[in-house]
Amino acid sequence: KAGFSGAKTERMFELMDGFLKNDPVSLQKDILHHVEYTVARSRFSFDDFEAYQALSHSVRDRLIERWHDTQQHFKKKDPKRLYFLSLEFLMGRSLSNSVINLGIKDQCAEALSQLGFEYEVLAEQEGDAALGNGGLARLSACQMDSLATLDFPAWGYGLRYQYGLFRQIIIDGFQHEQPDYWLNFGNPWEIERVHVSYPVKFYGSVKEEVVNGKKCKVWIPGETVEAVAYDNPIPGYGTRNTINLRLWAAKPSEGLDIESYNTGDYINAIVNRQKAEIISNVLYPDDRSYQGKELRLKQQYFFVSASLQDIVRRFKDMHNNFDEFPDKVALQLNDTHPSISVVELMRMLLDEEHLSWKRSWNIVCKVFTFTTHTVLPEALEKVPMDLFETVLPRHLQIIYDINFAFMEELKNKIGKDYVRLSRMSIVEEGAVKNIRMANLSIVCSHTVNGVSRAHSELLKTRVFMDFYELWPEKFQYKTNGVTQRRWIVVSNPSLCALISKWLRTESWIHDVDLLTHLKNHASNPELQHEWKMVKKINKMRLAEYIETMSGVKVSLDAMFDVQIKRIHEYKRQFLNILGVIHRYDCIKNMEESDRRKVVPRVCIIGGKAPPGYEIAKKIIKLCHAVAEKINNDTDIGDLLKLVFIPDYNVSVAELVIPGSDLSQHISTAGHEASGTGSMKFLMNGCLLLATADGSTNEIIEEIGAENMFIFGAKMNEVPKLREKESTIKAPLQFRRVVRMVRDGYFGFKDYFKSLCDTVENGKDFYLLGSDFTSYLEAQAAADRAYVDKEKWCKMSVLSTAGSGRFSSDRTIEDYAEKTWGIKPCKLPL
Ligand code: CJB
Repeated sequence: KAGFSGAKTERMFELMDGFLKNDPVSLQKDILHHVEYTVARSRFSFDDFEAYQALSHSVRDRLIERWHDTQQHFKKKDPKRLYFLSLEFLMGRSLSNSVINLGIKDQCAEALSQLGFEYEVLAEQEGDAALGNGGLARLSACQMDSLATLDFPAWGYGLRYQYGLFRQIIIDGFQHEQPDYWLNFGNPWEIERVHVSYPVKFYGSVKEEVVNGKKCKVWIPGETVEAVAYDNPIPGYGTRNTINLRLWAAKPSEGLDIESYNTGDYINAIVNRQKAEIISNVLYPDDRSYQGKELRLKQQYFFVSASLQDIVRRFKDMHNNFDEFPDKVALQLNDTHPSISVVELMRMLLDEEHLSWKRSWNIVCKVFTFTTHTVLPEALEKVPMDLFETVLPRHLQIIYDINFAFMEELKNKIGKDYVRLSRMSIVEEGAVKNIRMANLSIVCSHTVNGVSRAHSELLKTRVFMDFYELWPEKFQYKTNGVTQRRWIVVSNPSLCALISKWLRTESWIHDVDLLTHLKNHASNPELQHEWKMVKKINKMRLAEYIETMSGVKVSLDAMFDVQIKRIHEYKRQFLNILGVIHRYDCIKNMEESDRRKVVPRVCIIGGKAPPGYEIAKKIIKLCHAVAEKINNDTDIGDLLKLVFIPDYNVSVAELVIPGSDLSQHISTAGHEASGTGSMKFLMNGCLLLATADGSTNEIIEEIGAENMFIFGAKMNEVPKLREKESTIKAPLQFRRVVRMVRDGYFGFKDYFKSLCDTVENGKDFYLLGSDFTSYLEAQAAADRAYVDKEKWCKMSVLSTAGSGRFSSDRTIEDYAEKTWGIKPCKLPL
């Protein structure tokens, strides 16, 4: 190993020869060792949770070995590295994913069973790491898995929040939020690096000084906080490569506040220092509106500053000429959240490395790439200028300079079109001046990516039209994908075994296009029989879970129809509930002979509403109120059930998705940038009922509209429909179901009034009324298809067979080649 030589090295090799072994007996020894010495319980008496802890530490040891070797290898080869900067990562559980990627699940299960424990039970002991809100954050996690599996020299950087996304509890049908103090029972998956820490500065003022005969800006901070690294190894599948997710925690800085200590106010001086930790305390639970909060800006700058100091230090270990920086470093901005990093890198090059403006700008423009995940204007972050000036005074000066140069360049190109100039400016003028973080990111990045083809069209023609006209070559798109390791292999082991059996190989786990060969067997009765069995097993698991969580018993013969995602008006869970009310109303008014033809349904809804989002919370309450009525109506029985799954998170998704027959992705066209939940359902052979929004357009190309249930206005029709909306009467069926809610048929009449107002009286912005008829038609088509079991099963097989394009492996390969310019750097076996 590097750094040692001679007798000392030999002795080390003698003491630790080779890698940890993965046979069940070696694993057992390691588990008992950790029970005794890490968990500090007697190996003769320990419970499931302690066994989980010991198993996790045994697995972690194996990850650390690979991690060391991978980092050593990257250092030796010195390839261009990708640094993925994201304020959110939804990692979920680590044990189940790690044992799959390391290829030691069966050995662990055997080792445990001889010790009297069950692997599945222990895996359930782990809580979720929920350091993110929704799609964007889970995408980061899937992409980390693909980066590791494809051997790319990459690191993730983020924040180690002490409180992850709130836990949702439901009391009387209302959402309540509880803190998720996820570190309470320790976290075996992270390694604290006390020696890897950097000071991060805030507030203060900027002075001008002369250094080596040159005028320089010097930032005198008003507060300094220490960022301490926590490393989370991310193992690849079928490779020894294990990359790093480095999360930063805020700690009080070592620097003494002499003033306070001298006044004798010792206690207060310490309490004030301790306040530094607040920065990494809590994740913001609303993923689309930030309202210029100081703490949010501090979080963003904190993780960006620490990450860039770390990245520059690593670069300087090997290089002394900053012009080589873009050949060695790619910096990916995951949405605008880390976009202050373009300014921070400028500041470091100018003020600390003393490079000229021109040289620094040249470097910055070659390293950053930006991916935007939204089309909603309110999700485009803005920071009030006076806040910026207070928290990051030097950065504001640099932003002015960047903007000045940009505006001059733009004037040369487009002339004095002041309306357009002001639209494109990084600084938004007005009563309150703001910094537009998206504009900043676009100006400073060499590539701007959308997350689906449809999203990219919207970016070019609407959201960032001005920029597209200026720099068409900057704009690309990479349709999102999800990792089949987590979403089939880990979460649906029975389907995984079935696929490997019929394809006669496990290679699809890293070459997912092979799934397409399932098409050849889609009508094979033997495969169909096995396929249905797998679905049944998964439905049984889900039914048990539903009963435990909500007390509702559901029939396995019913179609399980699922909508799980964040609650938002544009995602239209309200449309789904109104559809359920319509179904209920129809059944109630049916003749007995017609009732016998009804396809039984279990409608399942789950998701969290941002704590301050009133209407979203009312949608959750409505779901419960309707469920209460329907589920207790003995006249309805098993024909219809409605259940709300509380506290939706990654591990709940792992249970729900494999057990679903139908899933709904029903956003108003033009609002969902991509959508990734649909891809997970698709991989699990679940049929989609969807609008032609986001990535669904591309799913239709792969699966064929005949194998899905597509409905609703198209993207280009939505603006026109909106214009006409106030003059057109919604269909009778729609008015009837809204009236039922409004009139208090499900109780809480006053409470639901404002919710009903969002879809009536010409205010139906998300077009629930105008899409209602085609929504019901799509639902009826799903019912008809479900009756024909062979046909349904074939559609289900074809869904999985066509899901290959939606693997994050494809997305990441595309990014690596067309955006980041990085190549694999595989650790030799
Ligand atoms: N998205 O989850 C978030 N949070 C945001 O703040 C903005 C967007 C979602 O990102 C996903 C990953 O790209 C998309 O699939 C999804 O459409 C988008 O809403």
